[in-house]
Amino acid sequence: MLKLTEEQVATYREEGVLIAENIFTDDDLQPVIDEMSRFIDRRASELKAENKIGDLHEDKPFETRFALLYAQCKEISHGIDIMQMRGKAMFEFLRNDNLMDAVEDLIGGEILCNPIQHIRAKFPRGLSPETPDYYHNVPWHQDAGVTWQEADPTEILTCWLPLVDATVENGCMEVLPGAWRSGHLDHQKEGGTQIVPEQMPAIAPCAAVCPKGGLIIMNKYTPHRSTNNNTEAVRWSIDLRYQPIGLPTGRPFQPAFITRSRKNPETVCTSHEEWCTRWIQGLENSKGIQAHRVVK
Ligand SMILES: O=C(O)CCC(=O)C(=O)O
Ligand SMILES: [Fe+2]
Repeated sequence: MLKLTEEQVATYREEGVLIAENIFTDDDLQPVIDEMSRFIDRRASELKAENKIGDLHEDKPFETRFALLYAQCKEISHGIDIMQMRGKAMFEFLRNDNLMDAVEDLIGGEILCNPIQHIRAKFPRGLSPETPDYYHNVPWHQDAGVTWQEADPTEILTCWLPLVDATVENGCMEVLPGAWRSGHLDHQKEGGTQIVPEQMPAIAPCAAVCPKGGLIIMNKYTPHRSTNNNTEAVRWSIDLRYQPIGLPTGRPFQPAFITRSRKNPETVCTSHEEWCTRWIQGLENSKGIQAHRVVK
């Protein structure tokens, strides 16, 4: 059964970006949110014991608590990314059925999870630096710009999903529909791995508004950026990448995993322990390596 409609598949192929609503249920997302909340709770207690945090804000919800803690101590955000925290619920989510079904509709049933995978807590504007960077407000870029050239022949899908409604107010992404046709654009270091300004396609940006439960799928050549979060809550999101098995990932020094194989289901990585071990090694391998592809 198809997860995406034929029209959605056509939109993806035409525009290089698709916003599909109602892909995930709360049952899909809540385990990840709970795991993240437990991690934050533990880190907050540790930082309180070190007198770095005064108020634990224990009664505050997932949407705002992390910002209230971060305002007191930026260290609270250390180690929250997927490969650092290495949570079991997150690992399970990487092969979530609804997600895999949507991916299969676009690239078929032999699916590899590319190592470029992040959870992002986009903080309220006042807590973020004014200039773009890859932790807060990502500048205009293509995801092909953060892989090595070896991945050029690989169809890598970026799958972006919010854990809270992503709105213009809280800083959803902006995307350039149709611009994937330009292929790879040069990126520069200045401004934090951004598309060389002269090469920016002359296409009007579109706000990628996406309610919780929705999924944004992007072509690796679709230019996109983050915008300011003008609310008091965190704009939580997860961005993952999937590709066909057997092709270069563009990050040979980091681990990739089979998350679905219709032909060889036994090759799917279901061991949380193995995933953790390979990421610990992958983080070690990444030291000193230039992962972004910049021309100047
Ligand atoms: O979440 C954002 O604001 C930007 C994410 C991004 O660049 C990506 O998912 O590739
Ligand atoms: Fe990106």
